[in-house]
Amino acid sequence: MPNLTLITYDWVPPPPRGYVRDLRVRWALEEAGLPYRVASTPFDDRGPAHLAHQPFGQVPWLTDGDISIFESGAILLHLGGLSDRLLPSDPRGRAEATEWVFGALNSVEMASLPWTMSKFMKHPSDTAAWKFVDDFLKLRLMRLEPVLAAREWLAGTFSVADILMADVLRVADGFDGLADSPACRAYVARATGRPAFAKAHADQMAHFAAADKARGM
Ligand SMILES: N[C@@H](CCC(=O)N[C@@H](CS)C(=O)NCC(=O)O)C(=O)O
Repeated sequence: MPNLTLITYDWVPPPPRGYVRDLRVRWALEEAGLPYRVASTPFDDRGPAHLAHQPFGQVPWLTDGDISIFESGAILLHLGGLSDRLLPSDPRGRAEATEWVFGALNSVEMASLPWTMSKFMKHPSDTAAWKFVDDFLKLRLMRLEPVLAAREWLAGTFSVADILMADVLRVADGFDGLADSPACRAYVARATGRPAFAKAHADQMAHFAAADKARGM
């Protein structure tokens, strides 16, 4: 029987709420119906106890008994090993889902993160640097669009690959980055329309709202 604890920050400022990557883990846990608890680590003090679990001082990490795992992709693959609602159990399906886990993180998020950070920071859009970042994301979306137009979920059935890909894409969607990618946009709507996403999102918002209260804000 797994003994799962998800660790996230005790508080974050409002802008990233609803997007902190513990949401990916909450979403997977809710999809699988696995029991878990949520614990907090101080946002304002990323000391040795934090770095021992997450060497970059980030969240999330997950403990399963005496196993501690960081990186949302690694965490979701671990959870996939606990539930075939998250990762197909046949070798072909598992390989397909795994390649899309890395595709979401290493091919799409690699392009979408600098793009969304530039949007968030309101960097000027008339520079060569911006054009590079914008073209990089557009190229990835151009390749992803026919894939998502042709299938409901990346690996046949819904899997952790969809949690990661949809979470990566919805951040860009928040800045209208999917305006020319209707299949990507429809996929994000399809994925985030699942009850497990709604529960994960509401729970994260409630976690940080309770933190405001505890801080007297
Ligand atoms: N590649 C890591 C990224 C984790 C990450 O960026 N976490 C953010 C919250 S969503 C964070 O802790 N940011 C604070 C920081 O980087 O100092 C993963 O997927 O787990």
